[in-house]
Amino acid sequence: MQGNRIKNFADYKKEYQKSIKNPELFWEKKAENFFWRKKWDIVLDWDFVTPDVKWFDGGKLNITENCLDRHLETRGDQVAIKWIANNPDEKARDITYKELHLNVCSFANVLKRNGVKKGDRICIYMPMVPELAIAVLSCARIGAIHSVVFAGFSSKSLSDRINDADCNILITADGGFRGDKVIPLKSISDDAMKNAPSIEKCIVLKRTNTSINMMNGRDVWWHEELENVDSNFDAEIMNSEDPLFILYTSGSTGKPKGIVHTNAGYMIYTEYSFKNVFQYEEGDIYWCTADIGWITGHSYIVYGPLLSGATTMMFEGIPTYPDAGRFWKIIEENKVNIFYTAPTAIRSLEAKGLDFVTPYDLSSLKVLGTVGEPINEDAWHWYNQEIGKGNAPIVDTWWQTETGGIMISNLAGVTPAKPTFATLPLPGIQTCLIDENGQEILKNSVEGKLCVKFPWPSMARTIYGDHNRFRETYFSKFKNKYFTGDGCLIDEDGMYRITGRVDDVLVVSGHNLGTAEIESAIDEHENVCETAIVGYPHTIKGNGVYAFVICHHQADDEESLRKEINELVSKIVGPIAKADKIQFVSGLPKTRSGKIMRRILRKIASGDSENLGDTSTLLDPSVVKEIKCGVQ
Ligand code: 7RM
Repeated sequence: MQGNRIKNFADYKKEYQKSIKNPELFWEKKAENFFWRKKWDIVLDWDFVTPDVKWFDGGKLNITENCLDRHLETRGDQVAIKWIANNPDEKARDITYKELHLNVCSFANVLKRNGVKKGDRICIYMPMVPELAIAVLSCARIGAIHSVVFAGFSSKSLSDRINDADCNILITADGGFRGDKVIPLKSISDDAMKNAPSIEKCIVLKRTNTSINMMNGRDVWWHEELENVDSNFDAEIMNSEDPLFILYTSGSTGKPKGIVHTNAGYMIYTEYSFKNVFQYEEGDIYWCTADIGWITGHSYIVYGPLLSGATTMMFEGIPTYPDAGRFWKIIEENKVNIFYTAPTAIRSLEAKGLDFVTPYDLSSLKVLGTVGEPINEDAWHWYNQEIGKGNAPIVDTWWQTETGGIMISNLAGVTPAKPTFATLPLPGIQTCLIDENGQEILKNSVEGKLCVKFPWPSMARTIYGDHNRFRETYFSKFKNKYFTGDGCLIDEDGMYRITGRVDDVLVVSGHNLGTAEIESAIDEHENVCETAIVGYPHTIKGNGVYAFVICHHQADDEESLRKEINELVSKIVGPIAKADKIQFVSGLPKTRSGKIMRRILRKIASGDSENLGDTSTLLDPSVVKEIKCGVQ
């Protein structure tokens, strides 16, 4: 529909060159395939110092007219959202484009009835049910700014986020199903609202039938409100650069950052990247297992697929319920063609053994994807062989909440893949590596800090309410460049391999040590599976190096293994980087998207394990208990 996909490596190279030579012309061509109420005055206006970036300024549009209305004639009866319940016995729900359009218009009227106006901030704290997508799109339709908070966060995280954005409406549910648990979302919301006075109305979806309190005048039921509205809603006409949403991302320290994305650029880039990376073809069934509470869900469950007229699946549950075969069962039953998940899910399902995989027919799979963290070689091969049967190219997609869309990735089956490499930047994405002296590195086979030197349409525009922090965090480290915070290696063929966060730096005896560098040195040991390094206060060195190490099999002699590990570190990084303490653990504290929560490890390592802060997003809290007990 919107222009042609890139179909081979030569195409990619041509398209990339075009995008660099004249980025404005390149993106303008893409923009022409969307529905605009008024065309833009100027394609791009930018300054990376302030920083200030505007794409398609002066243009007027509504992103939901592009996600929904323009598909009604051509694919009104096609399934837009295919929803799978947590409980395998509960019926799946298919929602066509026509139905989704009607639901979104109706709920936009509910929002209006409850006082919502263009520009208001609306907090959404919901389980993975279709109404979550409907709530998101209804905000976009009325021109309100959605701020989705992942339904695994605590009441304190929720109230902090509501207060930061000064939201006047909270949309939640009585509860949410997750595996064999019921999460009491309304009662958590009640606690949050005690400390969030800006909330005037709370709209509650009935999902679990959990008994809850409804506060008169403030709380209303979603289904009752719907009875009072009709299903016509003229989309609010937005400027290209009006904010579309805020999404909080926790930095390594300090309070969460409310990353702000705007309408037009985000729309154009999520559609473009979705189609090209996954090589989406008309009729494909596409499934991304992320939660809509993360950027992956925003861009590649909701907006990218719907803009492309795809059928996007939404799964309420978890990979291991009722057993570790759930993903593969869902793929078989729904004949999924494109499957996108996180390396952490792949590793944990690999560990459960093939008995959970072999019963299922996975032959519908054409494309596999990963996102969220580096994928290790072993997991890559398992995914490739056992899930894709060697027939489904894997796209390793590197990007961030701040980038809005996929930045570095192979294009499925079209550009070369290389295990553990995100490979090459997408057209329009001008990445570069920076050395210790802040200079751009102009040759291959080197490692450096990953930056972007030219704007792309879906980049974040600011941190809500704190533009200074936006500038400081991303645009002040290197002049005229967006700094990603990640380290990266470019090999002899120009392929990119993300090595990890570089802001996790330790100063030991006055030397800067990158934790990623030490970790990968330790990982070279044949008995080491995964490592996390943190610093802890050390009277002589300022910081000591504390290593948490997962082994493949228990060491017969832990002391000699510690010695071997430190010999490796000395050899690869240097004696200064040797770990002062090495603790063997069976797991690391991770978020559901697979990111190591170093904050927690730092606390434990420095002997402050009573006060770990918010641990509500931890995938497996028992890991923390074990680590606390074994502290060195
Ligand atoms: C989409 C998302 C961003 C951080 C990023 C990296 C890490 C993400 C990959 C990856 C290696 C990948 N947004 N990361 N994808 N590292 N290979 N394919 O995850 O804002 O939550 O996180 O995640 O460190 O900076 S995020």
